Amino acid sequence: MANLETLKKGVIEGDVQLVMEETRSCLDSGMDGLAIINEGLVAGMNVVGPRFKAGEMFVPEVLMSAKAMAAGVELVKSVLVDTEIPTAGKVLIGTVKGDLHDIGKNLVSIMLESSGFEVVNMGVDIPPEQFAAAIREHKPQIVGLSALLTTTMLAMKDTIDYLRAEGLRDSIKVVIGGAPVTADFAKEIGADGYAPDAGAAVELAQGLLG
Ligand code: B12
Repeated sequence: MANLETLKKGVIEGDVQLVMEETRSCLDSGMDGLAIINEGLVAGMNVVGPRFKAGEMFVPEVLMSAKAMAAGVELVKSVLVDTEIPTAGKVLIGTVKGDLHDIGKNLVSIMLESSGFEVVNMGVDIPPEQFAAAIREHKPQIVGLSALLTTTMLAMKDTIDYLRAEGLRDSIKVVIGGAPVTADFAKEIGADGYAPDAGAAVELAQGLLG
């Protein structure tokens, strides 16, 4: 018997196999695809986020949960060919030039995706010119910059300055994050916001577009 609670549990436990089986049986029983995503898969991730924030779950477990959720979403998407999945907004995110850390940025991407945002994840070591080109191509509402090194924090300022010089700054909201970053630093370099973790990043993005 297909069950959204089992699906949710599978995501919380990071059980890819269980999530795939349960998603399939939910689909086979004729359940609505968006309900499977929102009330099963995303509902599970909504438990994982706060547990991670509270220190009750750790990065490898969160990544397994995210992987399980993504596997389920892929299955649902494959049958939702004609249904528009509503999007909360488009976010372009990348780790700035010189910085190779991406675990936190990827968690932010996953949490945004599971909250209905369309996310273009550019990867690591992204120079300002590449951010500018991607903004022109993808036309996001929000651009997220990540940095984990005190040295590469400065590349966040360079990126914002470059976007301003290119006339792109006013068409987007810039949010920043990463362990050494603070709200004061965000203000100092002219960003629109800062979030200390992935859950807060979702709230920030929702607030900026709301
Ligand atoms: C894993 C790691 C690495 C891995 C990275 C692997 C990968 N794929 O990311 C590797 C081994 C490659 C690495 C390399 C280096 N690292 Co390193 N690394 C770490 C470590 C241990 C964990 C980082 C992490 O993933 N944390 C877990 C995630 C979930 O947390 P997070 O990144 O902070 O992200 C959260 C928030 O910050 C926020 N967030 C993050 N990004 C964004 C973006 C936006 C838009 C928003 C809103 C929010 C947001 O949300 C996230 C989720 O909750 C940290 C130590 C630490 N405790 O931070 C050192 C650390 C960051 N590294 C450090 C250093 C020095 C280096 C190296 C220079 C080491 C060397 N000598 O080679 C190189 C630099 C390479 C480079 N050019 O980038 C130092 C930085 C010191 C400093 N103040 O500058 C640290 C602090 C370790 C230390 N105590 O010395 N590192």
